Amino acid sequence: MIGGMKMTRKEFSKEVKRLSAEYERLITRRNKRVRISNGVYSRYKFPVLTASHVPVLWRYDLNYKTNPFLMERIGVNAAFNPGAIELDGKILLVARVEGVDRKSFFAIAESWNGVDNFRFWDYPLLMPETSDPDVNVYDMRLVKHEDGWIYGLFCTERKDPSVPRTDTSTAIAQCGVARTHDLKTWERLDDIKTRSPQQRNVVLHPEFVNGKYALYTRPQDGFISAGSGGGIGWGLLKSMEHAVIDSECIIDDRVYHTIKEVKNGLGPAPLKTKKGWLQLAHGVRNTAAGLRYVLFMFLTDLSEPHKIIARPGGYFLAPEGDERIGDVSNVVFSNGWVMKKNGDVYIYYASSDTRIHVLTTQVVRLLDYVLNTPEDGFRSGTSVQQRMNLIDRNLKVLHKKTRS
Ligand code: M1P
Repeated sequence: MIGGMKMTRKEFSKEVKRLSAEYERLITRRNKRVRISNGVYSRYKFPVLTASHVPVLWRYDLNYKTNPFLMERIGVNAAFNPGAIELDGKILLVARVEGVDRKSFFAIAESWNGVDNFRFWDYPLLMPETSDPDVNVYDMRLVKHEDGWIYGLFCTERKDPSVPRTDTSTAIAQCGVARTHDLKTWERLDDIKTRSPQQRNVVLHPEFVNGKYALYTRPQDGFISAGSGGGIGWGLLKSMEHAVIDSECIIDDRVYHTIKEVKNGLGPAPLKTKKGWLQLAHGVRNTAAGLRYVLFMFLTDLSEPHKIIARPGGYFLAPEGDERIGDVSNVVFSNGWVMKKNGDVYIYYASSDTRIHVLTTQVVRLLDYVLNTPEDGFRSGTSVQQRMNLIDRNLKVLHKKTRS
């Protein structure tokens, strides 16, 4: 029970030591692969980053004189939706850290093995602003582009200046751009200009396409609702310094009675494989309990990355167990993954806008998944037919086995 009495200096130092030890225990805890896998990927027992992984120094005032009750002065609400990159042999996550004041900011955490022991750098990332300061920044996609820069594309949100003063929630989301070589020094560039009133989930393709930069976009009419927009878009542009997309085409639309009925958006930048560009995205549908976010995959053509050449039906990942609960429940969202030289893939995803998890898999498995999983047939009848075909094939296999 918390009493009204101040701690003595001695008690205060003891309590600081306890806090720091607890923190060290958490961030050095070994993660465990969950034994049951669906053959596509493995989940892990513990999240890799949570609000509690944010350093004690960032949250508590550790001075006895100014904080005699050792209060968590500026708490952290969540750590989610990270961009990811492999740099100098380590995996780096640019997490969206959200303070108790609801402002998100970026903070980099690194780990040698990508599944545990993530440790935040000394300070969060102070993103340079444009002449129109961001109110909120989040969901960075990190891309090592063939032009030599590492780009961070993120959502920048500002209050809509066209609404009456009394409307305190209508916002405009656009794509902010910054670039770096080391994730330490960042150069902020102009926000991307498109014809759409709102943009979120904008992703830079890692290579030039016909000598131009290529972006996956997600045009939409309203801050939350897609309106007449929505779908994953595609546009080419000459420069990232003053990025303007004159025309966007939709390469992956929303579809009635699917996992992406309400909206969809690309996740991280695609991974280049021999068979095509592996793409990870989120799909959203509405339910009586609110929006449900799941992840899905598809494959696009190597030389024309906007052309979809394989699209497995249904979701790739949906929230499970504790993942279903959080600030925005029933959500999984991913904007970061890493493919190692040996083909191992680490997929970082957040659950319910609260915490970050990892999935591990291999590129061969992901290719098998996208190339050999049947497409959505858009009707119950076609779904039943798919299952009956599978059962027939399985019965033949089993029958052969019992005969031999
Ligand atoms: O709350 C779920 C997600 O909602 C938004 O994604 P989208 O624009 O696709 O609806 C984003 O704010 C994202 O950060 C958040 O996780």
